[in-house]
Amino acid sequence: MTLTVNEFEHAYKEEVLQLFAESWQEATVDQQFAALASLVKRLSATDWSATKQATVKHATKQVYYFSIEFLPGRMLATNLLNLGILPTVESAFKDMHLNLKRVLGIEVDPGLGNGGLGRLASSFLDAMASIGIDGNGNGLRYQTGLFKQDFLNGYQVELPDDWLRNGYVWETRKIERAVVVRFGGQVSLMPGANGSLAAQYRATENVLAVPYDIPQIGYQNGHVNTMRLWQAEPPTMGQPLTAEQREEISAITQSLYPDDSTEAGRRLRLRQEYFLVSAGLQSIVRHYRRTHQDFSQFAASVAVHINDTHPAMAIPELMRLLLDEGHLDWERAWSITVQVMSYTNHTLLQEALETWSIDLFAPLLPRIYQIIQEIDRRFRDQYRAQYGDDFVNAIAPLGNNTVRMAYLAVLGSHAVNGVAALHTQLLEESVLNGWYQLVPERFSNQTNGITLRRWVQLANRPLAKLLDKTIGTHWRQEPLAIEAISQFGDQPKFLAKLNAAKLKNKRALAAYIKRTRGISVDPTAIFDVQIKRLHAYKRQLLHLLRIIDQYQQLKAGLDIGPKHVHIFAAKAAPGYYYAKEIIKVINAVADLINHDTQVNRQLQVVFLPNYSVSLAERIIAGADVSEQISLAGKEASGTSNMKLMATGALTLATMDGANIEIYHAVGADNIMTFGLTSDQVQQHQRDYDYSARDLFDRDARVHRIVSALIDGTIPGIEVEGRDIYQSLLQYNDEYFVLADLEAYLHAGAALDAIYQEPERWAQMVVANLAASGRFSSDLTVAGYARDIWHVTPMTGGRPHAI
Ligand code: NBG
Repeated sequence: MTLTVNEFEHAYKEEVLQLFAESWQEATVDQQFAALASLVKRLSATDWSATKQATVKHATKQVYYFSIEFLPGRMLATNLLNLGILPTVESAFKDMHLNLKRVLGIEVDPGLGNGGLGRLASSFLDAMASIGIDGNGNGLRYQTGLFKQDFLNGYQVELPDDWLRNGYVWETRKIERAVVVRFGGQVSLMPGANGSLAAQYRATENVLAVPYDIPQIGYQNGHVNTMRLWQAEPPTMGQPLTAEQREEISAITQSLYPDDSTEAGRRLRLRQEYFLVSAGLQSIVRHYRRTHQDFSQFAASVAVHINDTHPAMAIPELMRLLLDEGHLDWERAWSITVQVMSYTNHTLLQEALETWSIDLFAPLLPRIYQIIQEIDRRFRDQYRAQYGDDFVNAIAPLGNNTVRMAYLAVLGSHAVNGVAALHTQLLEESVLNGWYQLVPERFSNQTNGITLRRWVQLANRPLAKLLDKTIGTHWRQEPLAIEAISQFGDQPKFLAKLNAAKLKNKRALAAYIKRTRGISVDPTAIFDVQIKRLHAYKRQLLHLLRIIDQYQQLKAGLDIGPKHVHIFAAKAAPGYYYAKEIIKVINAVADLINHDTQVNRQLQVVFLPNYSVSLAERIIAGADVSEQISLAGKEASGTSNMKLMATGALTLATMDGANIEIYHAVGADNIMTFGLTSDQVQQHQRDYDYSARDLFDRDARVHRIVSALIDGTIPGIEVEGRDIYQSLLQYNDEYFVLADLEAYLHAGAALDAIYQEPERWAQMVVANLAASGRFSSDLTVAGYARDIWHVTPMTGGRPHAI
């Protein structure tokens, strides 16, 4: 979009006036934000409407990305960038003596997700728009997000994340597109009806699903897609409801991941999941029906992606719509459903593979349950003769009185994928092995990606500018073009500039740490960063043990190499007691070290609360070391690993998830890896030959480090220190922390030694930057488009040649 600085200024001032009846000079920062965002929405409206009309006119295939989580982060800067007016707005704000950075910084992060899964979903929406696919998000409009994290005496406290309090500027309520989602009640099969198995369903509860649409602006290509979020509301017609019934309805979109430790909590989650898929699919079918008489073109017109198992009920729900409302027979309906659906698995962890008890499921969703039973029965009939009862029972969707959502998702989809090469391989060999034997052609790998525009162009301006000056701006359009930077790996002048750009980012991060935590850190120290959800398998504990080791070395008068600042950010699930204990211990160690004048000039520890997309934007640009130290085989992919390597940090990693692909992309010399491989871990698990206690008894250093958890070295952690100590020694260290400790200490020290040679360090960074283009989610999504959704990215006017 072309817009002069003057035109923009005029439009902006007018917007402030219209919205607030204030002159632009009087507007508060909040008003400046609201006016600018509203103007951006206005500027994108024509393209948004045109994109929607074009999809109807050309009947292009629509992709719908169903996800229980999204993490869009702040949208204003991204939208300005994608519209192509960021430089214009920057100049105008300068002209008007207004502070754009401050304005951008007050936007709230939508509380619609909790981790990598949600961020990936949002990065895919950005990519779909940017490569010109008609790809829409389908999610829930939670009133409150996961929680706001703070620390009290080192403990995590969870405050409500009331992100919608002041409204959300990007959304538009679309009451005219509302649908009704039904729960409870009874089903009667319609007899005869040409074997269609259609049913009449009388529900006991009707819930109004009201969509809120948010534009997803493509990168400088005029393509604007829609993220549609559903809100549950009492219906406007029918019997009056009691206050309690109304509350039950609003609860459906009240909060993300309600506590599922109680029956009531589990029931609520199930209601959420069905609400998400039913509202989404009803609206898809209605949209399709506007231009089609029958369902013969449905599979050619629609792709529905099931992001993890939460939306797996999309399969029986589409069957219901095709059977009961479309009056198709079963075979036809099933064939369409399988062609439409595809499923991504995001974890091998047992606790995250959803199952629903039939006692809960059947009364709440009687028709869906009936359809799942029929899917199950037909599956058994089809394979029993060939494979025998045991095999079929083992992999059927209904097992042990539960519905197994991952199995349902594989059975009802034409494509199933994991999110990194190792993860897909492990899926095929273990969790979904039965299915892999049965339908190997459905499986593929699609390694995750990231929105490089957000992490490099927006969150790392000093680096972006340096890249522009060195290789031109082509990399901004074409992610792989960044490879050109590798030619500069031997130019000392450039390497010095690269280090200077990093230092600038570290200064900004240090200032943020000072402002928010009151801790002064030295920007010339090595900034060693671990940012991700807190989970035992991600092994923040391993990192902590290294810090304890460094502390002990310093106390003993030894040298630990360069000055070190360890930076953590991580939320622990509210019910995950062990993860919260780790947080407490990290904070206690931080307290001890930061206040000990004997060590704190060499070593500091900072735990930044409330990890979020916007906090990640601050931390990542300022990182030197990227800690990716999960137990091999446990991290499906990881995406912070990609963000950090793409913005100039070096990776200290186990061979897990996408770390392996980073390793191959940058070459063994430009990454520091250590520890057990996934095969070795499995071998130990099979042979039962790992003894953490032996290691502890045998190795004096390990003994010394681990003992610090219980010997009073760290004040204030009597309970937590003991629990963690016991998890290692009494419960034999389920995540092989001690098994990898020695190797980790060595690898960390080796990386520290390189840090003492700034030029060599910068050379390694260059190799990482040069290889980062392949982790663009534009490319990942192009892979999904080609292999799974069978849609063609638009080429005309599109920035990326894919
Ligand atoms: C997470 C994995 C990460 C992966 C993201 C995105 C879930 C269930 N899984 O390794 O743990 O990067 O998904 O694929 O959140």
